[in-house]
Amino acid sequence: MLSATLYSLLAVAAGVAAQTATPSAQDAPLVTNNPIGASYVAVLPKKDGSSLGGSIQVVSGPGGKGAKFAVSISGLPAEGGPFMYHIHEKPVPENGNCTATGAHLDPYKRGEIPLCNPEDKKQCQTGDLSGKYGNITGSSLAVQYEDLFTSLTPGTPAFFGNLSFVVHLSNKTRIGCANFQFLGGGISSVASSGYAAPTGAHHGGNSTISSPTLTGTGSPYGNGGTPTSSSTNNPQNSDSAASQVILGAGAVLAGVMALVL
Ligand SMILES: [Cu+2]
Repeated sequence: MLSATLYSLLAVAAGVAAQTATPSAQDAPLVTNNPIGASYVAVLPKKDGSSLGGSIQVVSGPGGKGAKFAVSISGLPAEGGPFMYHIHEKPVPENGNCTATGAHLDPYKRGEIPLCNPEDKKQCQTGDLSGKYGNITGSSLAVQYEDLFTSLTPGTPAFFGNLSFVVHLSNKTRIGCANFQFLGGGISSVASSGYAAPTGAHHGGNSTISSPTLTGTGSPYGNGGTPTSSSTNNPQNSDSAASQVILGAGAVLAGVMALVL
């Protein structure tokens, strides 16, 4: 009796010891309960002297399994690639300093080494999007994919809706960063009066999108799976720049609508 009790105590102790002896390299669990319709977007701010622009839009995956990403990045420099982009563990502060975003979102502590193997994504850092889905080899990228390991439920380890993404040169220099913003989701609501919903079958209907931050003229486009990027090679006066910002916001919303609908 006594020995059996001791044995079980030892077994428990051994189990605890085994867990703490290997604190790293925990596989990322599948995320299966993301709130239906939850959507987020992060838009790279335009900076003087840089043509870099783009956004990452995210909505809950089918049935809440994982998340659907629509990544659109353009205006990358002619040299310094292939470029990487990741979800980072901290938001961008108000001064826009990308360094302040810290390291990659890595709630399961697998670290950067060995490099992410895209054939085995659960062993990659959760935030290592380009590791899992490919670096950017040209001057732009427009791609969609479903990631099964990112969470849209606040408070969970793999949640990133209050975090940021960062674009890097191949030498890891940070050339752009943006915070994710909550667009809406989970709760059916009439489209807010802040922007016009795309005309069509869903006009005035039960869109799950509301936009607390991206107000404006709404999208002139019928749909927008890939947001148009504004041309940045030509000098712009402030009026055209402003209108392009508005158009960009509309395109982002249209893209999100396309993802959700
Ligand atoms: Cu990064």
